[in-house]
Amino acid sequence: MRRTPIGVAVSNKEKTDDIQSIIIAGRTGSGKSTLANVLSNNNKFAEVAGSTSGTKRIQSEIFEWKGNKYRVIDTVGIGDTAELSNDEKMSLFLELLEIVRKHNVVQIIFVYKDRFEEYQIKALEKVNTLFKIYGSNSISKHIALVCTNFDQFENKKACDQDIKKLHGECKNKSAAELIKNCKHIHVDNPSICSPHYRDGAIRARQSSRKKLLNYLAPILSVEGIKIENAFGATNVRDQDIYDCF
Ligand SMILES: Nc1nc2c(ncn2[C@@H]2O[C@H](COP(=O)(O)OP(=O)(O)OP(=O)(O)O)[C@@H](O)[C@H]2O)c(=O)[nH]1
Ligand SMILES: [Mg+2]
Repeated sequence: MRRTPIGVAVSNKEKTDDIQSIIIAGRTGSGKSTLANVLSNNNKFAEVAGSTSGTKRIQSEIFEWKGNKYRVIDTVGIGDTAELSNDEKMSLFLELLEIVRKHNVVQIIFVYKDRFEEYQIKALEKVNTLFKIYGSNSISKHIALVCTNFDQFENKKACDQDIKKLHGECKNKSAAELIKNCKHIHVDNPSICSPHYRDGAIRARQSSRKKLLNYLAPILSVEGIKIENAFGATNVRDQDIYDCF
């Protein structure tokens, strides 16, 4: 019998609060921490230029939008985390599972830059399968794919064309179905570090924030992702978990 990552019965009664929580996941350098700053309208998340992994631990902030409170949870970069050992991947996964168990996680944002690559589609499918094993329904209604660095993010036609392109490129039928059921949003959150571009960057970030929250907030399900079947984890191979990263 396989190891059970969480060998305890789980019920939503253990939730610590009802604040609608949004997890931000994605590849190193895709703009997760920047997006967390933009959503929460602060600069508490470290934005790191370059290809080395910036965020080393999960961090969260609570913010308000139109009178409602939300929690944004920034995570460690995945995808090309060659430096993460399998043990580190497992403990990161367990930490995330614990967050979903404890908080009212209504949305997982998969951040990507430029293109949603084949391996990211596979990771999304893995995550979906894992959640099913852990007792959740298909999580596509809880997933938003957010494309950063898209300077035409205010041009609806350009955004729609990009989404259509991704759907067309996805040859695997079940993956295509999963992706079509996810929300899909383009933003641009340039760095505010350069004094020359600061004003424009601030404006772009404010516009991205408005676009994201005007779209997401009204449709965030009140019902968070449920983890009702922690014992189902006996069916999970450790490799399935490593493959998510
Ligand atoms: N132009 C532009 N730059 C961006 C955008 N989002 C992030 N950046 C820049 O990309 C770099 C990486 O951003 P981070 O937010 O630190 O990326 P991350 O995904 O948190 O990276 P890790 O923590 O390493 O996983 C920084 O230099 C940001 O200023 C964007 O939408 N547009
Ligand atoms: Mg980061």
